[in-house]
Order: sequence, then structure tokens, then C-alpha cells
Amino acid sequence: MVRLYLATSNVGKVKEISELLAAFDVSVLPRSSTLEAPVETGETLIENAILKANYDFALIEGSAVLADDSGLFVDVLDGAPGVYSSSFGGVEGDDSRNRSALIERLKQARVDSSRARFRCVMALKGISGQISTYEGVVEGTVYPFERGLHGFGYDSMFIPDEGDGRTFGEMERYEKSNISHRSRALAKLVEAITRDPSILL
Ligand code: ITT
Repeated sequence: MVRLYLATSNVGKVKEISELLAAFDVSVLPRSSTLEAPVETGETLIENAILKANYDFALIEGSAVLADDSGLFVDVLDGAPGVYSSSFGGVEGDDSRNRSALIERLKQARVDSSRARFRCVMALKGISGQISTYEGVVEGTVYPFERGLHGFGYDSMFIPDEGDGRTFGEMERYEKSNISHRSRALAKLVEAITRDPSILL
């Protein structure tokens, strides 16, 4: 079975990706907590996803790697936090600060809500070093409040158009995964592997 290392330190992503690939003939392995994370210098999701895949691939040697770069793009904030979603509150990876910063910015903009979308780019680097990328999007509305304790990041502030009015934070993981940006990117990846399994090699 092909080993596929996840090039992410985000526990929320690991849970979602592992679950979505469970039925598939790959052994999904989390990133070692002893590995340092790369500095994300890219200006787009695709640049950062490729950067993360390349970085971990060089450290791991001999295994396929899957990286995820994602973010929330809010219309009334001209697309912020976007590529900078994980450090919007000033501390990298601090979800609670990030949400507070977003609530603050929405209040400053004097809006009750804004159109927004989560985007995700997955970069797969096969054992031989070839890279392919896959993108997924989910449209919805972001609010300056938090509802629900599930998920991670901005889930509790985002109501997807295709749901029943609950935030992602109020949904079970499988419900979010039915429509999420991440599952959509992964569905494209799975389709590509099914068509041509050699992209893993
Ligand atoms: P890695 O780089 O280690 O993968 P990260 O959290 O830094 O972890 P990103 O740079 O891709 O990852 O930033 C993604 C941020 O976007 C994440 O920290 C959340 O704030 C937000 N985000 C992405 N997907 C999300 C989701 O499904 N639900 C809620 N927030 C999400």
C-alpha cells in the first residue's frame, strides 16, 4: 500500500483528510510533530500548497506527500483573511484569536454578515517528485458571531449556502465533509488517482 504523508500540522485538517481518504487504498500518515513547519511565503493558496508539499517531501524521502493550503475569503473585506487565514489574529495557528480578529473587522465594516467562501488547494507530490494540484470551494455567508463547537478555524462563523442554516461549527464532521472545500478538492484528487494511480508513484 502506498504511504501518503500529510504535510500539515493542523489537527482539524488531519482529521478531515484521513476520514475522507479512509476508504481508499493508501495509508495516510500524519506529519511528525518533531518536524518544523515551513514559512509560507507564497501569495496564493496554490503557491503555498506546493511549497508545503516540496518542503515535507525533502524531509521525508521516498514517500508521497499531500499538502493543503486553505482559507476564508470574505467579500466585504476584499478577500481577507484569504491566504493569511491562519495568522489573521497575529498568532499563527491560534483559531480563537483569528476568529476574534475577523469578528472585529466585520464590526468595523459595520455589516451584519458578508458573502464569503472557503477555498482549498491540495498539492500531491508523488514518490518520483511529480506534483499535481486540486481545488475545492464552498460558498456561504460569514457572521460576526460564533455558533457551534465542532470543526476548527472559522467554522463557527460560516453558514454554507448548501446547508440548512447551521454553521460548519454546528455540523458533524461528515455533514461538513459532504459539501466542504476540502472534500471537494479531495474528490478531484481521488478521481485523478483512480484515473491514473501512477501519480502517487
Ligand atoms: P498547515 O499549514 O500546517 O496545513 P494551517 O492551519 O497553517 O496548517 P493554512 O496555512 O492552509 O493551514 O491556513 C488555513 C487556515 O484557514 C486555517 O488555520 C483556518 O483558520 C482557515 N481554514 C481553512 N480551512 C478551514 C475549514 O475547513 N474550517 C475552518 N477554517 C478553515
